[in-house]
Amino acid sequence: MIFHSDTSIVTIDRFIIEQEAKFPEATGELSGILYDLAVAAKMISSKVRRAGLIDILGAAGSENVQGEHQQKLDVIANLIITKAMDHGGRLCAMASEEEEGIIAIPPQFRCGKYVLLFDPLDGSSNIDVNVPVGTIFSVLRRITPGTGNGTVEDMLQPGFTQVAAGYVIYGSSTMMVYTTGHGAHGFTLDPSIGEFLLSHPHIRTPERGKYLSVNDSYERYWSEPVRALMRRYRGLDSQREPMNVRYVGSLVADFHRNLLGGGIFVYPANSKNPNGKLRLLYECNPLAFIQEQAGGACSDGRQRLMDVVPTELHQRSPLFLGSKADVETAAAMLQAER
Ligand code: AHM
Ligand code: MG
Repeated sequence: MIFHSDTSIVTIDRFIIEQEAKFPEATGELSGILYDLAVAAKMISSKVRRAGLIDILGAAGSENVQGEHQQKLDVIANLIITKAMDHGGRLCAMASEEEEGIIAIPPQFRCGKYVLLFDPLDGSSNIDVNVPVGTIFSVLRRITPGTGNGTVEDMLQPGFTQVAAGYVIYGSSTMMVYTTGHGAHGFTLDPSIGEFLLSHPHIRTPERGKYLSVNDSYERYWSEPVRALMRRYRGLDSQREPMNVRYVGSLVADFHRNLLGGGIFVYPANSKNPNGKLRLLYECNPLAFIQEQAGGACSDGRQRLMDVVPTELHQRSPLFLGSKADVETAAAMLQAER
């Protein structure tokens, strides 16, 4: 836990406001969005913490009708974020990995100048087996004129235009990490007071990593350059020390470990999924922004990921995300594919 010199604890609220104060032109709207997201994260955390109990109750309930009303946690998380964010007057639209179209701001509320994209509960298939899951979010400034609801056009902006991004990991503790382009900062939820406290200011990721996160059951579908890259990471071509393979299969958990310990998360294109699996707007761009702010890098195998101009809301992208030297190796070795 980080204390100020006057020994006061730095809450996420205080940190956000102190950051905002460095920019006299700031209106406080972005700060409000971040703080509302932190509140939503606490609500989701409390649900996730009881997931095993909810499942037990759900199974029992299904025998006596009430089970019909049991919602899956990813649906609940989606609803929590939507309801926490739709009325503050700061957003003009939202989009979620869980919903096909954009989520409009209800007519009774004012619209603001930002849009929010989010994956409410990434890796939710892991919940049943008590593996960490996460929430990922990205904030963009609207580009369409007017003061009414935003449009898909406001969402289809390249990652480098993000004004804020972050994730929440519901792991052995709950942590929120975010950036507004001035470093990546991590906050740990203190359950005894129900507040996120600054625990990881100015996260820096090692230049070269020790962890490789990849699902190599897809090896038979990879291109030859991708296979050669994986052999390189494993030290099989004697060009580098072998990396340690660690794959949770929950992006936020794999990402968080590699961000702190150094390494690379890889989800390449394969012959079955030519754009990989992960979504550019809800998963790849926000984590790329954090990674770059921590001194790392992110590529789609062809170019800097945050330079990709999206064409669809639910667009997928190959992902090479991690320590700078390891992402550069990917970019160099995959040139053969272009
Ligand atoms: P989801 O958005 O449906 O939860 O899927 C995303 C998850 C990521 O958390 C994880 O990195 C990836 O899917 C794992 O995919 P695979 O099982 O193909 O390795
Ligand atoms: Mg997801």
